Amino acid sequence: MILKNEKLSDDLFSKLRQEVLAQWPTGRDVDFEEAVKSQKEIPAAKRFSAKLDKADKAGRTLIQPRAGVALPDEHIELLRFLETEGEADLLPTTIDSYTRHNRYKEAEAGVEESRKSNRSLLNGFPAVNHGVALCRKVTSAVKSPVQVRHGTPDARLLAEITLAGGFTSFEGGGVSYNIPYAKEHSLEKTIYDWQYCDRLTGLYEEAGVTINREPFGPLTGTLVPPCISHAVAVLESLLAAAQGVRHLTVGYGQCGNVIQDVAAIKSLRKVTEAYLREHGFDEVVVTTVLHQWMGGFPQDESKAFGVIAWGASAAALAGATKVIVKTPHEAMGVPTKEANAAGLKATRQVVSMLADQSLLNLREVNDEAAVIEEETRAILNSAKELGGGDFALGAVRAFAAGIIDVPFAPSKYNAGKILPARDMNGAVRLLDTGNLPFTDALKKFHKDKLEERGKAERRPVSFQMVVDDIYAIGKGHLVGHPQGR
Ligand code: 8ZB
Repeated sequence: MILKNEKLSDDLFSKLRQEVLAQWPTGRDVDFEEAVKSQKEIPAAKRFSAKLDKADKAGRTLIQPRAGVALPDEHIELLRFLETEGEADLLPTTIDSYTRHNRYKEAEAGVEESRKSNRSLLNGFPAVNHGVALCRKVTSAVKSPVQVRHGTPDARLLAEITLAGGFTSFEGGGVSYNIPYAKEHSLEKTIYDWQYCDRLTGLYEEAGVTINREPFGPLTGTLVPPCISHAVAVLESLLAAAQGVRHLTVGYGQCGNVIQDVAAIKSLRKVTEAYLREHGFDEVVVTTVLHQWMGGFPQDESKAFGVIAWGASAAALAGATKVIVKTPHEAMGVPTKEANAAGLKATRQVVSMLADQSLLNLREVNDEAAVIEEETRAILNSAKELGGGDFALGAVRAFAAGIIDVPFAPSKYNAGKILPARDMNGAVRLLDTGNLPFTDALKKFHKDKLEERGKAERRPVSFQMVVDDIYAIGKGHLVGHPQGR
């Protein structure tokens, strides 16, 4: 395999497709021509891309939960509850962990046990095991567009079955579903496998069916500086566009300082569009998503609502096209449908109240956005150079060199050299920039911000700050000041 950021040839794709569809018996039910016909019967109101475009034009922020259970009828009941009781605009289908690891036999056993015991024994919906017809039963049983959300390094069969099954959006990417999720998967292989998913999406596009694609923005969800998640989002956008993807939603996990969060969403859209245009992809549509706080949550449900509401505020004030919503059960695990709807309703209230307010043109936001943009461009340009002008190869080499470095990632293909911590205002900065290709001025910017905190806390800038920051939200603070606040 020679990795290149070039459209997979028809021959190669058909050869790979035969292997992919043979991975599990339900692959046999995928008939592309018939799937296109079926996708074309889905009305615009139920297409992910169309609903995002409409919201984007109107300057509204849509709300979307995470949800998935083992059995189709129960899953339908759950999704219906979330769109009626929870007022969700967009629906998910969260895939179970066995499927994410291509362990379809174990998923099958989970389905059988769930049937016997009358409750979901899987932490999501095993779409591959259920197959095309049951996926269609799910996607046609609800009024809203439905997206596949997962965390799968090799999602090729999952993409084949769910896109044939009427889902109109597919989350993930070769970097964002590898580095934060896996230890041993080579980046070269996962990028290659995701080129397949994007090529498949591109084939639907060529046949007149728009499928939204969403790189997973938050990565490890723990003190990820915006420039890192932006660099990954732009890389995956460029890789997707090269395979024919035309509708993208780039994401970012809330950090907690509202200036940084608004600046992050603003710069994310700007940098993604700029790189797509600079590389000849004029027609690719870009929307944004903010993920409510992805780190540790308070156990107390009322306190959790506070965290949820702050995420809803950041999304609305930043004009994100959609927000992914947490639940008051976050600290406990998979939420009940009632808790899920409660998180949605709290979010709905805040997002609608703030619909007429924006912080996008604040001077501080513009200053912060300029820093994020400069950092992101530095990383992307180094990656491109390392790849000899090729972003696929560049991505692999940039990770190997620590030019892109995701904090707290389990993957052995990630350098793990950078160390993030919060500054005095709670913005995420770097106390060690590792091998990031930053100018001296950028390095000094980070250093100064953290020294200011060290002075105020009367302690040296050190790893202890990182530890204190990781546990802060659970204890009711954003910044892990030693004396609390
Ligand atoms: C990376 C995403 C993690 C988030 C939630 C977790 C966490 C996972 C399900 C789910 C509702 C599910 N999550 N699986 N939420 N239903 N089956 O994804 O709680 O917030």
